[in-house]
This record gives sequence, C-alpha cells and structure tokens, in this order.
Amino acid sequence: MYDIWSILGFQHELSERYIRFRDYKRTEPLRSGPGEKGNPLYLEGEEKKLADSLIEKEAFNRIASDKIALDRSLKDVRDKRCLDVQYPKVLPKASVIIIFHNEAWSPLLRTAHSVVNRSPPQFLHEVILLDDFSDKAFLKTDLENYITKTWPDGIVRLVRTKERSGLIRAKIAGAKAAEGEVLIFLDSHCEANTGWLEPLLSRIHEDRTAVLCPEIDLIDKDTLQYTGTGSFSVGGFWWSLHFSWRPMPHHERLRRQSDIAPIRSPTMAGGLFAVDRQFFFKIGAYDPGMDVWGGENLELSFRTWMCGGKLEFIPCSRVGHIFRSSHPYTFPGNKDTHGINSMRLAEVWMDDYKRLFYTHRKDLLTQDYGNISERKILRERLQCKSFKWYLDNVYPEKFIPDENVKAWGMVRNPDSGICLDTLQKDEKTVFDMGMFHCQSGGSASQVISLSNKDQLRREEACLDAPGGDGSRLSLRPCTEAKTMEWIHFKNNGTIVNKLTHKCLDIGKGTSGGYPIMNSCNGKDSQKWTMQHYINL
Ligand code: UD2
Ligand code: MN
Repeated sequence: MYDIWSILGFQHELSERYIRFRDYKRTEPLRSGPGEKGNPLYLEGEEKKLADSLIEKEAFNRIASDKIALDRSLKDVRDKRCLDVQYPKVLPKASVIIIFHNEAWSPLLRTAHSVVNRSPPQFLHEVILLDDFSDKAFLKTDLENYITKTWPDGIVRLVRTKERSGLIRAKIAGAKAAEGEVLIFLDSHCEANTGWLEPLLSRIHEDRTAVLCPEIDLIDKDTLQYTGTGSFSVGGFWWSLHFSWRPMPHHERLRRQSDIAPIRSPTMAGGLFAVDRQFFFKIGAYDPGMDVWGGENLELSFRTWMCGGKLEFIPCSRVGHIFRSSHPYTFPGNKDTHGINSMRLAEVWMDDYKRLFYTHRKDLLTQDYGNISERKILRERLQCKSFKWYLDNVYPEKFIPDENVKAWGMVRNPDSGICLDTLQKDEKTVFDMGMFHCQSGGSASQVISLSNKDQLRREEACLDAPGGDGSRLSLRPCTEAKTMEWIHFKNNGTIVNKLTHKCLDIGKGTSGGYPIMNSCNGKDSQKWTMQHYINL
C-alpha cells in the first residue's frame, strides 16, 4: 500500500489501516519511498535550486521534508537490550504537547503522526498542538480540517494562544490545557521513534519527581536523514548560561548498573521532556516572565534538582529533532531574550554565583529583567537547596573560575600593561592565546585561572605550550598533558611550563599580538602578576 502511494507521489495520503490500528511495530518495515526508514533525501536539478533558495529563510530543507511521507518509517536505533525490557501493563497516560509558531507543514504534522503512530493507544491520552499565534494561512482552517479528517477520534487537538506568547508561556498554556497524568513536551519538528513512550512513563510511574528526556537523535536539516546518537552525553552549561553537551562523567558511569539505565544529567536541552503533571506545577511550571526563547531549560534544570526532583536521560526512549541553523521566526521587539531570561534565572536561582554569569554579560547589567518576586517566593515556599549544593552534588565537575583555584583574573605584564586575552575567540575552538591592553578586570576575555591542578585555564580550555623558543601558546580542551601544567613564581613573576621549563614571554609586546615561550632570562618581558591570589 505505502509503496504504491509513494511511487505515485501521494506521499501525504495515509493508510487507513495504519491510522486505525496504530500498529506501529508491524507496519514499520513494510515501506519504501523518499526518506523512508529515516534515509536521507538528496534533491537534484530544479528542486535542489528551489530548496537552496529557501533554506536561508526556513533554516532547513523544507522541499525535501515536503516530499517525505508524513508518517514515514524509521530505523529502530535503540540498544538491542531495550527490546527485552518488560514495562508494566498499567502506566499513567500521557498528554503530548507540541508547541509551534509558524512551523512548516510537513515537520509539524510528521511530529504529530510519529507520536500517534508510535504510542500504544492505551498510554496516550491526547496530543495537543499548541499554536503560539502563528500567522501563516495554512496553519488556520487547512490545519483544522487536516486534523479532523486524519484523527476523527479526536486524539489530536489544536489549542491556540490569543497572542504571541513565546515558547515558554506557550508551554505553560499547553500544560494547563492538558488532561493526562504525564506531560510530554516536544518541539514541532520531531519524530518519535519506536518504543519511545513506555520507558518514559514507567520511570515516572516509579518516581514522580523524575523529569525525563528521551535521547535526542539527529534529523539532518538538509537531507532529513534520521541518525541515532551513538554515545550518550549529558547536559552542562557555560557560565554565560548557554546549554552544552558533555561526555557522561566518570562518576555517573560508575553509578549506573547497566548501559540502558537512566543517566543523571545536570541540565537538559529544553525541548523534549516528560514530567508528572502535578510535579511540574508543584515546582513552579515555568517562569511566565520569560519571553520568546532561551534560558527556560537551564531554569527548569536547576529548579528540578534544587527543589527535590531529578533530571535523567532515558537511553531506550528515542526522539529525533531537526537542529536548524537559525530561528525561522521573529523575536518581537528584537530583544536578546536569551540574555534577559537568563538574568531572571541567575537572579532567582544562582545565589552569589550569578557573578560568573555577569562576568560574561556585563552588557546586560543595564537591562530591565522585570519583576521576579513571585519566583523568589516560590523558591522560599519550596525550601529549595542552594546553588552551591547543586554544584557540589549534581555537577561537581563544573569548573568555578574563582573558587578552589590558586589565583585568577587578569594575567598582567606590569612593564607593558598588557594582559593575556583570548581576543574574543570562541573557547569551543582551538586557537592561539593573544594579548591586549589590560581592561582593569572589565573583560571576560582576560579572565584566566591558575587551577589547583596547575593548569592555566578558562571554563573548558587550557593553555598548552609544547613548543620551543618563539612558539605560541594554544588554548584547547583541557587534558592531563604535562605541557598544560604551569608554575607561577610569585617572587620573580615568571610563569614556567612544567614540561619544557620555558618561560611565558610577551614577545613583541604588541596589543592584539601573541605571547610566546622563551628560555627564561629574568627580563621584564617574562614577569607577570595575577589579579587575585587565593592560595599561592
Ligand atoms: C532549544 C530547545 C527548545 C527550547 C530552546 C530554548 C531542543 C531540541 N530545543 O531550541 O525547545 O528549550 O532551546 O528556549 O531542546 N516556538 C513557539 N513560540 C515562539 C518561539 C518558538 O511556540 O515564540 C516554538 C517553535 O515552533 C518550536 C519550539 O518553540 O517548536 C522551540 O523553538 P526552536 O525549535 O526554535 O528552538 P531550538 O530547538 O533551537
Ligand atoms: Mn527545535
């Protein structure tokens, strides 16, 4: 049936049988056609030209997406051991909430179809398509008609906000509209894979305070290829309050008894997660003062841990997401909503550690972040733990640039008034360490710590100097390498590499230039002071 429809080009027609029985296990292998089994779709000729011309605006290949069946099949990318897990026959039912603003047709409906088709009906209370005030015409009656025609049993329902709410308030609205015992949020360009639901529900059934993320697989924005993420990561954050993926820490590997057991994570990416409905509202849902996009994922992560819950990634639950290159929607008022939302989060949840956020975001200090008194009352009422407790217990690997270090701040050559400076380069890349006129502590790119492990480092990257006389120093991800270890002699000001015994030297000494390594010679060009000495 599918093959014929696909060959004829009617990819959007759906098999009766498929819908009525939601027989997600047996139907999966029968299909072929563009993008089936999660395969990539490569366009050619005119279609490719059209796709290329749209990709900048839509931030993904909509033409390819439109050619792929809305209920395409996927490869089962789970660990084989997941197939043997027996889940309880009775589980709480889920409301799946898919929020969207001006989402393209095919990814939106593919998300809905994947959820309906791959969820055992007895565990799915409803799918809510939460429209955050879209203005595209096809999302009006066309969408309404499609929903009533495709799901006459009413399993999918459309709820619209009355104004543009931003994704955070839209998620609150979705949660309020939902009736299921468990809420599962998804972005509007996802595909739920085989067996995704049961592991989430059964873990929540076991522990109502667990907030759970499926493993997020990759749907390629250009070819729509679905790829399982191989090695399991956990969530972290930068002190600038951006989310990061990081390898599972050693202590978590040791704690887990099995490779398919839940993985504790300090933070979540934000879009895809399951939570007990009551617990979600008990710990304060979301901060309704946050606008459009950004920051709410870290806020919920910190709050979950600090207020008595836990955050886990569930390896047997797999959902793909299209990672787009930019946002295909407007930011009303052109505000840096991530920055301002993050201020609210830092002010309410991070105690003194908010200083580390503002080190990176001095520009925000003049911004108005609105009223946060309700959120402070919430924290008080729930008797949540401190941010220090969170760092010590949930994220002990997190480097704190001004605590448990020997010294930190500007690394200054007094003779020239020049400081080590990243020259604004992104720490996620490897680059040569630069120098610039000292900024009296005003610039995040001059903050460097001498750690207790004798590394000269930033959040994740360390100064490395394996070379001889005249060689530059690079900043790269910290390892155990001896070339990343340093001794700073406070009495004569030298900074000496432990392996090469060479001294850090300003070289030509030009602001905007690069320091080098040289044989130690006692000259002023090799003298340095650090801004704050703590334990040296
Ligand atoms: C990530 C999250 C996203 C959210 C965001 C931080 C994943 C996979 N995605 O960004 O869920 O946590 O980080 O805030 O973890 N939308 C609205 N109203 C708006 C703007 C967006 O409803 O005003 C919808 C949008 O259609 C989409 C969802 O919100 O379904 C998330 O937006 P995104 O896909 O642009 O965010 P993403 O994946 O870059
Ligand atoms: Mn998204």
